[in-house]
Amino acid sequence: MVKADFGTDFQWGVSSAAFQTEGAWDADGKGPSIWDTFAHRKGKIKRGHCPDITCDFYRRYPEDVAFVKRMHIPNFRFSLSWPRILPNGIGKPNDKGLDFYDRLIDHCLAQGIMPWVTLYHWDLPQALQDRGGWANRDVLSWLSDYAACVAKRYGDRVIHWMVLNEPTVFTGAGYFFGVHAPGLTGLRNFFPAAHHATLAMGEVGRLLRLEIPEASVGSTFSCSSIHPAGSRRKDVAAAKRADTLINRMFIEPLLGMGYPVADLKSLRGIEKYMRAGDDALLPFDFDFIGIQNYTREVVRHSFFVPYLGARIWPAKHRRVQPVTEMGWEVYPEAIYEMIKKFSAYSNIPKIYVTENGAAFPDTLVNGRVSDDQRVQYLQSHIAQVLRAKREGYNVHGYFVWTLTDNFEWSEGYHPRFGLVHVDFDTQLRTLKDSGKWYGQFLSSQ
Ligand code: GCO
Repeated sequence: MVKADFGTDFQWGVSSAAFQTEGAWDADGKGPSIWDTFAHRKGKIKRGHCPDITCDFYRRYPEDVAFVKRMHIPNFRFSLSWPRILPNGIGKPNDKGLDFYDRLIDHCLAQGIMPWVTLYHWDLPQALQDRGGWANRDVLSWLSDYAACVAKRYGDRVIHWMVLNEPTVFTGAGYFFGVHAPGLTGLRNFFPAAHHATLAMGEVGRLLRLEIPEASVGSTFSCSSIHPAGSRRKDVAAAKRADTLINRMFIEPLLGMGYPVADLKSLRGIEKYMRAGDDALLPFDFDFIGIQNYTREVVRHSFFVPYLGARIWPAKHRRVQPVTEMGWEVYPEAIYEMIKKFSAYSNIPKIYVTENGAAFPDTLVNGRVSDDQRVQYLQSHIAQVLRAKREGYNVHGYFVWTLTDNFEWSEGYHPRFGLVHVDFDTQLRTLKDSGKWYGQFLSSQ
């Protein structure tokens, strides 16, 4: 497998996110985000890890962009921190925050690297959470004002925009399970948050297209290939329900198909939060969809899980090998299956894999990180992307998650996903063997 097998139009990249990398949590007028608040609460982050500094990307971005260049990666996806730009979420922008992204974007462009910008990668301004956050429908106008502000400022230089990162995860983990910020639980938080997130993608998509006519507008979706634990009818039905929740709930309304309530009855609860006219507001003709896949899930029927009647059978109980530091099975075919699944929707112009990668127990020995497992993971997943492409499926790009080791949300710093190793005590960076491999692959003919 060489890069040329993918053709010259295929987009190669690496992805990151503001909160996981920037640090500088209260520098230069930045306001707190829900993740600052959540992470500062006792017991919310494993091992008590603190995200105030993370990899200090706010100050060290030239060094990190230099790694992107050294690996010959033409596209760098990162997110903007909403509370760095609008400390209170709305109102007067913070010039120093705006300046930071000017510098970052200009620096990327000067190095020949295309910036791909995510508007929202989970760090809602705390001031807006104090007014209900995603569960308050006003979030549509808050997000629109923020989007208009950054579109005006950066739209002359940034072509690729993604509205939200993984609505399933930030509404599910943040507003239903309470294991991510803002730590809320239950359907009465989840359903309004989910509906507003879905509406927001269309609303803000339309706005970006108006503000920046030449923009390519997308949004990114987490997905997992869902397999029933066996051939029992109950398990097969449970897998279908889980697939509806995990893979279909957020994308189908955007494609004009409505929420998939027929295949998951409990989703009907979301209708309570819909207003007259919402059916027409939900669809949006994105230029592209980002899919983000790491593994598959094996699912069993369960009486004990309310609303879903299904539960995930974890890789460790199935005794499969290898698994990553996140406990996720290494299952490369999943990415092929997901590209195939999303290609089956007739009205998605382009699919990019905007995240794929793995955490392994990397160690720095004599200045080297020999992360063979990650090299194999990337090679086997990229090979499955090629398989999908060769079979004619609609995949046009692939981005590794992630550039540097960083703050993995409630898991803290322990899972290392980077192509670049970070010593969090000294901020020393070391290109891992996987980064060297990716660089060689991207420079091959
Ligand atoms: C995502 C998450 C990333 C995670 C990554 C690994 O978009 O999926 O935002 O931030 O770090 O998925 O779990």
